[in-house]
Amino acid sequence: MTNEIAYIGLGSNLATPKTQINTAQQAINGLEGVLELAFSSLYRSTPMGPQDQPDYVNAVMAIETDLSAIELLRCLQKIELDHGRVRKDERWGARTLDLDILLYGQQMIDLPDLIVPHYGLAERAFVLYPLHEIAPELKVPGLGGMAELIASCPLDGLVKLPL
Ligand code: ROI
Repeated sequence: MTNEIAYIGLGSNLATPKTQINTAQQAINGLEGVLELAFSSLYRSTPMGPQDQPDYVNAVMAIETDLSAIELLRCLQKIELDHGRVRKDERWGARTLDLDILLYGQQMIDLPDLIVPHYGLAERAFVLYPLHEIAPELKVPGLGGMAELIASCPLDGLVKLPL
């Protein structure tokens, strides 16, 4: 059994986003073969993509898991569906719940369904800042250390929400 530490990005901008993030955290915690290691603060972020949609709530979770990356992806997709996620044609539209595998150990994965590290990681403040909060020493394969990544990513309106 090989255990990996994986990082999951959580985002929601519909149907009481904070509740979506909290119940998603519980659902991920409830997966067999998954142990929560850390959970960031919740952050409010302005939408990336079309601007005619509500602000997002974003967070990052660290887990230890013996699921393969693809098994983990399938479990996360099921949780998205359980939260009423409806895939629409519009690219980058509003969503009740988005769960992305940001990192899976130090592995670089390039499959039709899954690219890890997540392609948007370096440009997305709503991913980088919560990730930095829980894993300041992390090295991202192909991209470097968190301090350098943060230094070249403006906050972009990101606000840490009070507890
Ligand atoms: N914008 C923000 N701020 N947060 C997200 O989680 C997010 N997720 C997305 C798109 C539509 C790209 N924009 C986002 O998938």
